[in-house]
Amino acid sequence: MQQGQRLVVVSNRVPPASAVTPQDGNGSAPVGGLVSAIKPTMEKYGGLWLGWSGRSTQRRGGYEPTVSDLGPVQLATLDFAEEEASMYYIGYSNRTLWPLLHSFPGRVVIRHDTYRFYRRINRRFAEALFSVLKPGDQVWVHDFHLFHLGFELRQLGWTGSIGFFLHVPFPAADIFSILPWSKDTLEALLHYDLVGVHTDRYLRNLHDALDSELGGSVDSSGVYSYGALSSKLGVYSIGIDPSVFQEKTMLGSRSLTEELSLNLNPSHRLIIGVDRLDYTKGIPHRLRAFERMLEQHSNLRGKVIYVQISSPSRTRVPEYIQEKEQVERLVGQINGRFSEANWVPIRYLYRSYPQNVLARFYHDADVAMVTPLRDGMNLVAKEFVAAQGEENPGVLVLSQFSGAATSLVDAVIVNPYDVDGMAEATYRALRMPLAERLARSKSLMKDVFTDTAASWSESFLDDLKLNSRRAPVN
Ligand code: GDG
Repeated sequence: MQQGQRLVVVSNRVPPASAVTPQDGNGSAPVGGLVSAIKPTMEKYGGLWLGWSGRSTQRRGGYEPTVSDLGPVQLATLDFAEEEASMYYIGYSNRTLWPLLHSFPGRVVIRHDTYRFYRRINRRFAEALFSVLKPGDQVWVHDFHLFHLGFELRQLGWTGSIGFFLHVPFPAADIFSILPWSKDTLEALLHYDLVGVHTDRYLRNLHDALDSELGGSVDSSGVYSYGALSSKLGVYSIGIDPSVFQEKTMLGSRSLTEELSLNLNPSHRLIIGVDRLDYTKGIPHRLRAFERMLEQHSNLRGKVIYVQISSPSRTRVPEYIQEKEQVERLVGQINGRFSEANWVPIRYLYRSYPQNVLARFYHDADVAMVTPLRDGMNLVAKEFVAAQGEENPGVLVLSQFSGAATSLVDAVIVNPYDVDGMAEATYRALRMPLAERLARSKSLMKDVFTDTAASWSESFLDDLKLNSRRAPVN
């Protein structure tokens, strides 16, 4: 960032004011990777953060955002009418784009009315943003809810820099082309000066989609041109602030065994899973793998406990209601099948915890199963690694379909669709000798300290500065 330049971040949601001030960082922010990643950026640079308040009102809101001044950070929020929230957020964002971008074509709901609302809300965001922008501001837009915001902002006359980062995967071109508005969406992206994704593969997929749908060209510095539009496309691997998850920060928080009132002896093993309750996270496959492991290795019965923390997410979206029911049914079946008087194999917690408590839970677990069917990056994997001590580190079992697997190569990498394979890999993880655990943990820790939240935002914002004003002035 240049001296005196203000950072203006836009994302679908902003956390409540109480969760943004650094001294209250463990407050009740909406749980999810985007907020986890942007919060440290805002704390570092200060600036303005605009997003939906999460409230829906009876009537359509005005275009003026409500701004609260929190010292270095200003929070600007918009309210939406009930119908707008339902069509733009539940409808197009969560039932069309989310499954499409995660390569679940069978779940994609195509409706023209929800797309119209999505476009309208992107326009509303642009108008609200335009009303608070000052010359020289650096605008950074986050995620798929706002693909068209850059285009709309250009329509309003903004010629300053605008960057866009996609937190979820960009799928293979043939999947993306299922979207009837795929061409419009790709064109909209080219109004940003810089478009960032997490991995080389997502970048290749984006290039393929642009090639097949628009047919522009890319130069040696990664700038894609199509007619009068051009945009730099790049890879920026997101990370965490590892110091937040290190041992010293856990002092004082209750251990996992205390929290669950478990009476364990040294031969007991704990497996942990922490996810938003989302069908992309592969929780049912993971539960089946755990069940298979208990079937195959009866020596584990009575000795291993799998703790699944599922934070409530998108609770009004029908697919999420079904997923919750499926997970709860499976937990009940497996516990019903294997429990003994003094041992329940799965502890299922449908709730969220403050970050320092989660850090302690990661630290206390012997194995983390981070096994999404598809995930842009997955920060839980990195948080687990950072929380391991130097003496007796736990083992990360990680899906090959997470962006995190491209850098965390020393995790135990699994295919989450292969339940038998995942069961065996988890068994191996539980029995892994200390020397191997130490070697893997050391290498993983290095990765987590290399790609951090700070390095991610710094490299993105530096590139944005270098690539500004490519988009034409409308
Ligand atoms: C999206 C992309 C990408 C979870 N439970 C609690 C809690 N969490 C926090 C974790 C972590 C975050 O939520 C989840 O981040 P992930 O990256 O694992 O997943 P998504 O929410 O799907 O994030 C993802 C990310 O954006 C960033 O670009 O990696 O691929 O899907 O930080 O700690 N936090 C608290 N209590 C909980 O109970 N406080």
